[in-house]
Amino acid sequence: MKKTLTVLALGGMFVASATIAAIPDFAVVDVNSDLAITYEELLAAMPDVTEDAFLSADANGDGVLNAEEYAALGA
Ligand SMILES: [Ca+2]
Ligand SMILES: [Ca+2]
Repeated sequence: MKKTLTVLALGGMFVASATIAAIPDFAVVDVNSDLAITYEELLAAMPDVTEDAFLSADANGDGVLNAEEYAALGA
């Protein structure tokens, strides 16, 4: 019984990390193709992303994510 629960817990962790890693392509999220992703564009593609996660991914603090900063979201 205990072993079954452990296997289920490990399976759940795998699914959770796989979900975080599978972010949409930059070009898909960047709806207006200005090579910058705003928080609004990010929310449209990934409704679960918090503003805190967006701001911490914005490494240079210009309020938008470039391709490199966006990739860091899924790292
Ligand atoms: Ca954009
Ligand atoms: Ca930025």
